[in-house]
Amino acid sequence: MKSIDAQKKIAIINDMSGYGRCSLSVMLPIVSCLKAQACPLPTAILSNHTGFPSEYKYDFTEHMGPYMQAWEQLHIPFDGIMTGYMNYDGQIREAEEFIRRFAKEDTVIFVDPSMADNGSLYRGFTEGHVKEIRDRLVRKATIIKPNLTEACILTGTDYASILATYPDHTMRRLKAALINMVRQLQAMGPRQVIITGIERHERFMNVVADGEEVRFLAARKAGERRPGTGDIFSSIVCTSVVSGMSLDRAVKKAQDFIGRAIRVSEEQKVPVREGVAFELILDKLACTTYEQVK
Ligand code: PXL
Repeated sequence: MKSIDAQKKIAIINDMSGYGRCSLSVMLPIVSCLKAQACPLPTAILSNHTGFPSEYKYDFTEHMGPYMQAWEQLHIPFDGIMTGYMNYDGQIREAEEFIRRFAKEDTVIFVDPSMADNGSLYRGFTEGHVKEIRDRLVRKATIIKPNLTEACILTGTDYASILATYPDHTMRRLKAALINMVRQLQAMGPRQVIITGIERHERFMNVVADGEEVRFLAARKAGERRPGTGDIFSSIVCTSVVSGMSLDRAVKKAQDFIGRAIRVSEEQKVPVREGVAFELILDKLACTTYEQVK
């Protein structure tokens, strides 16, 4: 076995929601299970995610600077940097600063814009937030993972015009519109773009673009949408790519795992707002050895 320094290190900039299975609570075990070292930089501490009737929140933004300053003294060579949900002013700037300080030439910078779904921005999110995400994070990313709504917002595409292509069963117009958005997003900086959550004919489709190549990866719809699945998806894809897997294999692996996790959660009658009971199948994810992922 090679020296432990060969083990990949991934910085995860996200909130810590204590209950409901999202953000750091799910990202840490997934990244660890894939045998990379997960290094969290919290943006906020919450008792639970915002899909419950109430929560306690503690904004961690002002601590992000001194926290990363301390890491800088340690000269940590991050192989991956992930960013996700940000809901306090200044966090996007801190994440941008983190990338500026810690990204090496070959660091995978994975940005989940995490700001909208089902055709509209999340409650409390503004056009100003969109601009900041686009200018400070998307432009610096190597991989971005917007859902369909976020891809539309980032490119100024009318969401309704995408839905208007749905009656065409050949999906020719839908695919052309998606490729058009992918090219616009790539023109902003990231070479790799994944557009998630396109629901068609009881199937879930993800668009995966790696440079010139664009693929449409479909999976059978496993059940109702649940919180935290985007964070699990990002963690699997980012860690797998950092470990040398191709982007489309990584997306297939993530799609597969999330499909199983949703099915097991339905079988176990886990309430939707409590996310997916990924713990029950986590051992299925760890099918590769440390030697293989290196
Ligand atoms: O999974 C995204 C997410 C992250 N963090 C918080 C959330 C959500 C989604 O609702 O509420 C606090």
